[in-house]
Amino acid sequence: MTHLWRGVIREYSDRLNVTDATPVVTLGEGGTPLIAAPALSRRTGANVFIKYEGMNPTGSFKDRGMTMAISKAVEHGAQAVICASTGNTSASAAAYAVQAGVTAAVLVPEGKIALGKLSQALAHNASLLQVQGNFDDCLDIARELSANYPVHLVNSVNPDRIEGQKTGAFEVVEQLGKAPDFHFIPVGNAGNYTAYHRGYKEFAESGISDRVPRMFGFQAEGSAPMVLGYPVKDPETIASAIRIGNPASWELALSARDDSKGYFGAISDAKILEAHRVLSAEVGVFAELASAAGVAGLLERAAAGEIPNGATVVITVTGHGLKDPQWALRNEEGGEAQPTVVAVDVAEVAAALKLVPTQGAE
Ligand code: AN7
Repeated sequence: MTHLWRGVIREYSDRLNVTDATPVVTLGEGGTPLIAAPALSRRTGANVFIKYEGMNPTGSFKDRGMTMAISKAVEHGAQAVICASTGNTSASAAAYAVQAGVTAAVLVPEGKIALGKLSQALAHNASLLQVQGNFDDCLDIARELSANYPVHLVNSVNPDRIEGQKTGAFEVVEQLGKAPDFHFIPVGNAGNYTAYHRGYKEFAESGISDRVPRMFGFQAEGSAPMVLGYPVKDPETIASAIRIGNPASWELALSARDDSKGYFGAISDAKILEAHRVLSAEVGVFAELASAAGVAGLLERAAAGEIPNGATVVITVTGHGLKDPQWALRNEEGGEAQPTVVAVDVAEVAAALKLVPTQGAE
């Protein structure tokens, strides 16, 4: 072992707005695997890798930004933080607040966040309120509270969040030994899209890599303001993490797209489910639904002939499948997958597995 991972602030302190006076609040985030995806390479003709952000301490990429946001909040003397969330931000904020010894309040859309994420926020003792509205309503309230009450906002409108998240791009370049030609990523508030572009840009400007990848971001069809060009009042999608109608980082993301010759696309819920199955059953990566949007985007763009043969492609898979495991229990027809029940009997188990005895066995 030549190097023990110390979390993204300590690993990249020279590229983040921290000093010796910054209290580093970390759960050891970052250092996530970059996984070759031969099944996706075969399907697309590109050379495809997955940046598996489900491997972060709370199971999503949010931890990269949260270590920065909570550390800076504590540096500024905050004793309470607040966020609006479709789930993952709340889980991450709650966990890092515990580590920092500050309180966390989280606002989530009623009935619209995955059970795993709700469980995390509650387990970490957050004051969680279900708001009778959508994510965009929650963010409006969180912003107003932070302006008028002693609570520090840790949504991605807080610039420390995007700064922390740009470390995902640094790691990709170090793991690949170069910047990819394309980077595919799901888009909700467009914070992560913006952050990866910034990370790639900084490494290119420092001469560490020779290019900024084309940034391809994907929203769910029923929640696709970046594609439509205007906010969506009542966003809908089964991918609850990206059920967002008015992205907080809209303008920054448009600049990132223009700078990188990028693209925003919309993916139907059916295609998101299909990509989720491909990821699980062909790549071996278990993701939450929203995280499959980038994979669905690659399959769609490749089918449209937009991805040159042999291009290097990285897809950020943003959150772990265990956040929201119910989707794996649905079979291709939409029914419930029911594992077969067997008796404690070798012959019956063998028959159920369609095994035939090896030569010489009795
Ligand atoms: C798994 O937790 O907005 O475009 O409040 O949880 O940077 O917003 C989550 C977003 C993609 C979109 N994948 O990222 C929240 C929240 C997963 C996510 C996104 C989210 P952004």
